Amino acid sequence: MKKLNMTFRWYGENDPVSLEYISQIPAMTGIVSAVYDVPVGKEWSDESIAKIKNAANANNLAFEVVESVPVHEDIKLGKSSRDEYIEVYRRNIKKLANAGVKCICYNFMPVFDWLRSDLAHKNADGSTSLIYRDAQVLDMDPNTKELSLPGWDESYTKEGLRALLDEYKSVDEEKLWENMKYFLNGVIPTCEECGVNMAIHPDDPPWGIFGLPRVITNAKNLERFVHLVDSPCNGLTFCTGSLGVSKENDIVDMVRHFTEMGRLHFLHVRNILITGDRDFNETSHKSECGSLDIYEIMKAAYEAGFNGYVRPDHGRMIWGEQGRPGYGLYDRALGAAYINGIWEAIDKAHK
Ligand SMILES: [Mn+2]
Repeated sequence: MKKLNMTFRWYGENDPVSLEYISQIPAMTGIVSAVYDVPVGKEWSDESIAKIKNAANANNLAFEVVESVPVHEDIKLGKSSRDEYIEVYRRNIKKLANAGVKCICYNFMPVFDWLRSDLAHKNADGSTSLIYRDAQVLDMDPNTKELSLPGWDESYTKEGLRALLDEYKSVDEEKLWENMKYFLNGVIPTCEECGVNMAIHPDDPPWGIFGLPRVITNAKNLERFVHLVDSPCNGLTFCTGSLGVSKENDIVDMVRHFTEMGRLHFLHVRNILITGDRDFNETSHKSECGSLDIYEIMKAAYEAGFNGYVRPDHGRMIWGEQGRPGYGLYDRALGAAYINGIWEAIDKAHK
């Protein structure tokens, strides 16, 4: 059978989901993790990296994908201090490569790297989901309101956030593209030397919010992105749930295209149900539960020769599980089994 590199995100020792449990999910090959003990823009220690790797390996899991090595806001803002932060980023790439990491997921979203209106929306069956209602999110605009964004209200102080939002007033989409290219020119040569793929995560949701620019949003912009620095190391984390909430995105077609191009390094598989214009619910992975056809997505990847990493993205909270919203064990494990089942069926149909 054509191998599928199925991975699972793990938030380190404080994650309520243990590595032992992850290793018990059928055909799980590795974890996706990161060093969480240093602030953004600081160098990761070899010890912290080795600790993740050793813990994973002790449970028969590989550690070849990092999500994320965050990009400092000064890089996204294009401030003069960015060179220093890019140098630190290069050092982190080298250290991770030395530890066997092959793929680094990151994003280039200003300030907030995802937004939802509710992290525990109660579904009819008693499970809970992350959901997004555009009007409600816009109503929480931190430019004018007290900061009360679910998941973010403890990450920033009110004053710190206002100051950061003010700095972004001079960064429009074109400026963000420029700053992104500058960053890529700084790190991609290092990736080429070390054999590491950079894989940018799309903006979630894929449209500008609170006046902040967002550009990793659709097929045209992904095309522009991969050509900013034309190297196989400059690739994508293709997140079906992030890009899929926008009806303009033909997800199946995009997966096929970027896989054929050799730039789809990491696939996040997640389903969403579009409930209105710019409104959506996260759902179970199964195609019939949402707006995306997961079978067609996996088939496009298979037929285009996908050989990157895949992971089930967010799940619902089911069976009474408590934990990090979107990152419980049960529904993501069901997602992994479902994706593996689809892959096996496609593979056998091609024999
Ligand atoms: Mn994702």
